[in-house]
Amino acid sequence: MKGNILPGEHDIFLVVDVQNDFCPGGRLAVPRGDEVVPVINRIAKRFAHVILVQDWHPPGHLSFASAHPGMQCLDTIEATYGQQILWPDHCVQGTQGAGFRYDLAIPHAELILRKGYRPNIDSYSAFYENDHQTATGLAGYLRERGFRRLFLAGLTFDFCIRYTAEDAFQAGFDVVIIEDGCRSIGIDGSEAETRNRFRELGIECIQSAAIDATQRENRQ
Ligand code: VGL
Ligand code: ZN
Repeated sequence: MKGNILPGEHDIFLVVDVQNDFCPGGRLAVPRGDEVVPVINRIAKRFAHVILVQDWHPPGHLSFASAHPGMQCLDTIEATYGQQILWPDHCVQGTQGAGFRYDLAIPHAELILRKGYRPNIDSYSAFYENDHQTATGLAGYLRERGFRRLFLAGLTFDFCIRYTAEDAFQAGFDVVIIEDGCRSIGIDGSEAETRNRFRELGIECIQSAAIDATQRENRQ
C-alpha cells in the first residue's frame, strides 16, 4: 500500500482473540502477547467500526489435549475434517481466561463474534470453522453493513489471524494486517509459513504507525 492509511466508512477493524489465556500468565500464553494491547487500543480509536473476536470453547473441547487420553499438547489428531493440533485447555466459556485481556479498552466495538463453541470442531478463522464449511456468519454481517476492507490485529498472527485473513481474502474483502499489533505462537515455522502465504495472496502487512501518521497529517 502506498503512503498512509485513513480508515473510512467501508473499513472495519477486527481485533482477534485478545484474551487472558493468550497473554503471559494464561493457559496458552503467547510470548509477549500482552504487548499488542496498547497498539490495538490506540489504533481502534482511528476506526469508527470495530469487531472483537473471542475464542470460546466448551469444557472438553476437541482441540484440548486433555480430551484425548495419552495425547500431549501440540500433538496432532485426525479429526473428521482433517488434522487438528491439540492445545492446552484454553478460553473455556465463562472462565476468566476466556475474558478479554483486562487492559483492552475499546468501548465502541460494535460486535463480539465468538468462535470455537461447537464441541467437535475448532475454529481458527472468524469466518469458517476448521472444516472450512461451517460459516460463523461474519461474511454476511460485513457485507450487509457495507464493509469492504478489513484491518486485522491480535492473537495469534500464525493461527487465528492467518486463517481469518485467508478466508476474508477468499470472500473478496481487502485485507490489511497491522503487524505490530500481532504476536505469533510460533510452532514449526508457522510464522514464516504465514508470511509466505500472505505474500502469495498479496495480503498486506503494515505497521500501526502508517495509520497514526495519516491522522497527524490530516490535522495539520
Ligand atoms: C488460537 C490456537 C487455539 C488463536 C486459538 O487465537 O490463534 N490458537 N485457539
Ligand atoms: Zn482455541
